[in-house]
Amino acid sequence: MSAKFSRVQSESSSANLLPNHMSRRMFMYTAAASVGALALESIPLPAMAARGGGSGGAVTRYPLHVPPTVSPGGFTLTAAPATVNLASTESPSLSSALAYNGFLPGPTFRANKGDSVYVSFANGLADETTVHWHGMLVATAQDGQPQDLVAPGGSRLYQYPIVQRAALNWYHPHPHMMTGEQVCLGLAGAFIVNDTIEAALGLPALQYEVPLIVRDANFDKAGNLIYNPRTTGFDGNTPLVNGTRSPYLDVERAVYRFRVLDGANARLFRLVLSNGMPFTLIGNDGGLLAAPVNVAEIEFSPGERLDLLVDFRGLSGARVMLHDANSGWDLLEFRVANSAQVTGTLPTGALSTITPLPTAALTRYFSFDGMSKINGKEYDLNRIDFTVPYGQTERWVFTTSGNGPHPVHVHGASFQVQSRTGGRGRLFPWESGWKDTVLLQDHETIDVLIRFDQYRGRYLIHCHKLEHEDMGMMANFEVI
Ligand SMILES: [Cu+2]
Repeated sequence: MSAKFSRVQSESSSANLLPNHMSRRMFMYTAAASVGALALESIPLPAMAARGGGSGGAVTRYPLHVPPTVSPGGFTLTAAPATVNLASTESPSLSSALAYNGFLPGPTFRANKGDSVYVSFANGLADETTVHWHGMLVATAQDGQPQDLVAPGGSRLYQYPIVQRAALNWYHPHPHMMTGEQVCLGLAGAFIVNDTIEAALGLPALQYEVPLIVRDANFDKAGNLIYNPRTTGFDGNTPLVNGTRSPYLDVERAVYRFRVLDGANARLFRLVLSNGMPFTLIGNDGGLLAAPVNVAEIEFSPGERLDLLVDFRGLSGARVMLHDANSGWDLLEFRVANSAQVTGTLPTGALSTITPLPTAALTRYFSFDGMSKINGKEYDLNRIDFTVPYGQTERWVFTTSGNGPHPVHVHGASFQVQSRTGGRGRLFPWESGWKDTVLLQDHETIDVLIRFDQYRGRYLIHCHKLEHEDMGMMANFEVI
């Protein structure tokens, strides 16, 4: 089995500078067959010489890319093959990629609660795609689900009102069995929603608010991004932050707000600062927490977001590394100026009101089985697995028979995490408030409260390890 799978992998990696139906279909078929045939073990990685970000002074660093910020209220978004520069103008590192409007990551949408999204989308890819607005509360027809494919050369309008609180959300493709490939080759972007409650806090803004999309990547010998998936999840040997290799960011002596997304296909990151300073955590997937909390280390999984303040005011001239304690990678170097301190403070009081959901009317159980099933079933585009009454609070319980981590993501509503038993056995500060993705590890049971009170219609629950999702660890349900 592993020989067969390896062969498919190498075919895939030599063939897929651009999407390739054959390599993908072969991967899917073989992966599914493997899952059925064997105890579900991780297939060991080949030895990787490169350590990506490196850890010494010899690494050449490039200025962090920050994608352009655009309004979604009348914007044309195009997904197409592009050549992107993952380093600097002076010292380019060019890669073929799939990009939104030529950018990797795509443009950052920013809008206020109450605004309308009116995005005209054009598919310049060789494959079908969709645009899913991860974390945004939208009607089924606007959710970019696998049923609503945009054909190659085709286009459509995504149109919806922004009805939710301030948060960092994001957009990415969601076509069944092709999400992993399209995201890995570059298709993802941030979507920041602001509101008046957040604005009243006077949090760092403009150049002091920086989105950070953190992911891993693999390259061929020519330096082009490749997608060489494994059943255990795509495993890249090089970190990218905002599509930048070995980035640095010049910062003033100020408080900065970092809007962080784990945009990897499968990798968990454990963020720490090299000087031991804590992050001030103020928000997550669903926006601001009730109150800030200082944390020295944060582990998060694909699809999860973090809203972090970092105080550089007392660090004149210092260099501070954002480090991933899981891989040992240096993700981003902050170079603090010697200039005068900028006014600004860390918030200490209440940030927002999180109203607890009421007692659940019923409990549903979801077992994330193998690498491709929920409750023993693989995803079927045409099957609705259960219905949920509109406006009813429910208790959803996530368990797994193994092969974690499984980042569990739900469309159509945010949830409130109640408990984690087994495994890590506790909840973490970044799991309070509102979430739409929660990390389920082996031996864990996670309990959440959820209520669909925005739209009726068909939505999805799935593993956000994109290879698990593509293999079928996903289910349709309908809010009625
Ligand atoms: Cu999974």
